[in-house]
Amino acid sequence: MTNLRSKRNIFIFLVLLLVGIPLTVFLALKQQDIRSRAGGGGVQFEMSPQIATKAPNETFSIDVNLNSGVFSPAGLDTTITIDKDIVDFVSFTPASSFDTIINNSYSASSGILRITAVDVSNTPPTGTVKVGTLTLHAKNVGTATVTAQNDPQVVGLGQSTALPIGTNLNGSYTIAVPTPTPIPTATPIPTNTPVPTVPPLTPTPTLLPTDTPTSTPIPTATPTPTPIPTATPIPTATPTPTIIPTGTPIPTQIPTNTPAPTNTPVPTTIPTDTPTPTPASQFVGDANGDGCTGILDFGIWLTAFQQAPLPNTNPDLNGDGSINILDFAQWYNAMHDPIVVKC
Ligand SMILES: [Ca+2]
Ligand SMILES: [Ca+2]
Repeated sequence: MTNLRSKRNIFIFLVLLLVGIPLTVFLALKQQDIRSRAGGGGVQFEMSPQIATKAPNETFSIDVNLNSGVFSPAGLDTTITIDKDIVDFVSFTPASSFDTIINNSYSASSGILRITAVDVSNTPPTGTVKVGTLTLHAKNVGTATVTAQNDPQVVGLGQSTALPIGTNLNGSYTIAVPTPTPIPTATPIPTNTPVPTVPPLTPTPTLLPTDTPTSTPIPTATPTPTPIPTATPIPTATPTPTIIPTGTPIPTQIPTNTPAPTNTPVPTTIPTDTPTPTPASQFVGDANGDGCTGILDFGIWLTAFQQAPLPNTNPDLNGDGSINILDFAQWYNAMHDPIVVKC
């Protein structure tokens, strides 16, 4: 009895172990996945694929994505460092996520790619946004890293400052000479085994057929007469009782309500309108000072960002003393703020 109980306990323990271990591993991986997706609470750049092995002289492409998490990115200004000793830069093709590409330049001497892109449309992208496709050429054997720098500026809808940057998911690409597949040696063809000669067969004597006896005829059965069924009696119909209608009830008269006397309206004095102050937007988008925010203001910011400020304009929309993508964020969000006058 004790032995039986002990066996049963071992069986229960093993079942719990078999179910428990995969469940624990699954939950741990799920937690890790959630943390990975969150990207440390901010936006993050990610190379896809992150790891690959390529042969020398091979040209290959990787996607540069921006995982924007809960934010809606409206623009970015970032640099990506490419391991120029191992791979050569071929091209960077921007995706259509951002409609205005301001910078797409690569420096062969430093191995730095700069991408500046903004979206002027009314529908900013969300979630994981493809920034573009980076094409590289494997030059030397080794491991090439493709690293998004930690100083990118990403601006988003409703955000007057740069979005927080999480942990970037950089790329690592191994360039290696592929090991040749060994050619299998030919299998020797076996020589034919000599077929033994068969001794001549002794003829089997044929059996003579014996006479088949003729069958005895079976006597035919005499048919028995079928009995004629007697008629089934038809039941007589049961009479249905007639229902006598009850008298229609006479409706009782509902007394009419006596109308209550209406109150004589007391004339109210109309208060004079207190002017409500117009709330000011937290965003500034008017770069040319004409009292409204429009595409001309974007052009003024863009000119100042790429070249030099135009006279009698204020492209430093956030007033921090420099012209960068944060000023674009001011203009972009002013365009999306209903209280800002548009032109
Ligand atoms: Ca303006
Ligand atoms: Ca500024």
